[in-house]
Amino acid sequence: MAVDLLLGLQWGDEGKGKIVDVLTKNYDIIARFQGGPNAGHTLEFDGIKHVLRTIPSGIFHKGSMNIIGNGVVIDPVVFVKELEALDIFKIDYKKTLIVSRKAHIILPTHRLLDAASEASKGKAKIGSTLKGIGPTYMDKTGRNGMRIGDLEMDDWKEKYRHLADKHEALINFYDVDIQYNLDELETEFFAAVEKLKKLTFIDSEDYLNTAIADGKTILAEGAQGSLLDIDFGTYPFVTSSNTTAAGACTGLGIAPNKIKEVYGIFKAYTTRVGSGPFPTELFDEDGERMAKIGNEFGAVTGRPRRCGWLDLVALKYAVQVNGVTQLIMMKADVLSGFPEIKVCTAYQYKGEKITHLPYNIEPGNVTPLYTSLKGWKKDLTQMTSAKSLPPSLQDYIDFLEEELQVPIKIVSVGPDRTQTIHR
Ligand code: 2SA
Ligand code: MG
Repeated sequence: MAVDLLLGLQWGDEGKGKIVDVLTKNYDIIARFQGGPNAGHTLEFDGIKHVLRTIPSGIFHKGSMNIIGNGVVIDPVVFVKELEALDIFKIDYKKTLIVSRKAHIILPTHRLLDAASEASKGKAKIGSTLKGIGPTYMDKTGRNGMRIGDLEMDDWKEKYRHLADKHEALINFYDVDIQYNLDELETEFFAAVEKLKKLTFIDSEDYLNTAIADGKTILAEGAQGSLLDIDFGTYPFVTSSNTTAAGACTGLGIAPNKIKEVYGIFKAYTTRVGSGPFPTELFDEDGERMAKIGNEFGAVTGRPRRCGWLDLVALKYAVQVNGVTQLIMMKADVLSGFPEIKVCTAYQYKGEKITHLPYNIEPGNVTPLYTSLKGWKKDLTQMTSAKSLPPSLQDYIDFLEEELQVPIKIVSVGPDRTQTIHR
């Protein structure tokens, strides 16, 4: 068995990019299996911050192969910008980055459709990153999409035209005010496609299964978080792919019995960007403090993230749905200085105390019930060993491990590669 998974257990932005980067040295191949440029995986080392969108986070390690799986949606325009950012650092990706022929392509009109759909929803909008993710996956499941492999066919531009024309009709149907110049967008798109075509396109399921048979080790890198999963997240305020463990099987063509470790990554508190329910959200000074110290702004859109205490009801659900075998706790350093740390251990729901995530967690439906733990004062950011962690943080970790019944193997105490404590 050679495949391990790394997944976000909350609403995204748990710090997956950093951890994949830390773990990459253990793997021959890093593979993205879902999502697209709505992701923003931040990696920090040698004093430089890199943000990856579609490209797997192993790209900075010499010797690891990076695969963009069939479950991913690719915007050539964003993708080429990502490549250009790598060029600046002389990262030679030509041999280490390969793309599945079955991955779907985000057209400029998919982005426009995303904007039109959101505008038409008014206050009920999803809070999409507007990268065209939803409309592209709709075309995939609607069996209308364009795939990377199509770019190798002679008639791909006709296929493109047919789909883009249909999208334009749909945009008009929405009857919202969206300003755009399609000619300009298409010029940019076609130029980007030509650059994208310089990369190697493969039948990634065959590549990966052959690699497994050859004894290679693979890390599947999730994007967004489990509570944004199209099936198990807070629907409809979710993204349009399966962000949970099963998504790695469909998004890479790997069988479930090939998966070994499932690393579940969570923040020591909770954040959410975009709309949708968030039971433990704080609207007070504590929430503001988390946002400020944690620098809680979207890596892609710069949007401020909503902050709140850790929600163990939701976290247990994510651990269950994903079959998490090892936990990784991020941003423990941000909680330093809070005199008391709260953890939601149950919800008040229809006059009852419940410990599972119900169908509807809209405000008013559930009230979080908290357990209080003692805070710690010490700055953690320079700490390098588990032994040096303050006793109150140790108690917090013990409490979470007891509740979740899964060991917390890594505690991250800052954004840099080096600020990572293994337990
Ligand atoms: P979309 O763009 O249509 O998939 O958005 C649907 C919902 O999913 C949420 N979503 C995210 N939430 C957190 N982080 C994400 N990625 C970027 C990052 C976000 C950013 O990693 O920093 O820069 O703002 C991400 N992508 C999608 C989104 O907020 C909607 O609620
Ligand atoms: Mg992010």
